[in-house]
Amino acid sequence: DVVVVATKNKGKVREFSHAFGKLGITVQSMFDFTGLPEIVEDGPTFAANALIKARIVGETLRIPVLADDSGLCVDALDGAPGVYSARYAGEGAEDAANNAKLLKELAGASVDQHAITGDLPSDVKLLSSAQFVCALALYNPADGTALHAEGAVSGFIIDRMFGEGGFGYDPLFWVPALRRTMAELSTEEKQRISHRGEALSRLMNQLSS
Ligand code: ITT
Repeated sequence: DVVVVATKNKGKVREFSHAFGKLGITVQSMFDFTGLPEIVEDGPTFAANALIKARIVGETLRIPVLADDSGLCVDALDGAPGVYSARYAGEGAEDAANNAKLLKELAGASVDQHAITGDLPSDVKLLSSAQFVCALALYNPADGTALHAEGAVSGFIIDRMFGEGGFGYDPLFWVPALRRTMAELSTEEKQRISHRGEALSRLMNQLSS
């Protein structure tokens, strides 16, 4: 079995491949196809953007297609970067540039430091509470309908990066329950607690009912 995910994000491909691999399902991404139309993600919400991506690719390939639109919502920044997470430091920005921009925007910010217990050096500061959000859309070109599911995870943005795993803002996102950053988790651990893991299990529940 194969599922097509309308993404060019290698981190997302890794996580979906891990999740679907457990079910014996192979993931194909935009890297496996040529001649797909340009996608303009100009929706106001994660869900709208997920549908835009799934619909364009689903209509082109004429098969059901899954898409993920996700991002980081930082409380001290009134929810930014939100739907602009991928291009926070500019169109086509690298993860490193987006992370640097986030730390710059949060300069001087701080929250109650009580949550830090354990695994980080004692001088690491919590800058703001934050949530990762993931919206999934599974579009079916046969009837033009889509299934939607969302997931979120709460944590704190810290003042320096830890961990080599994950992608995007993971090295700056500290998960209180695990006392590690998202980038310090294995793919399996991240899937168990992440916005993407939650959205995917909610989508699976809809598919099975
Ligand atoms: P596609 O649209 O091709 O799927 P993208 O990277 O442009 O890839 P989005 O528009 O959904 O994807 O932007 C999501 C951004 O939010 C992503 O580039 C990361 O910076 C951030 N992000 C989303 N999920 C994340 C996660 O699990 N860990 C860290 N950062 C994440």
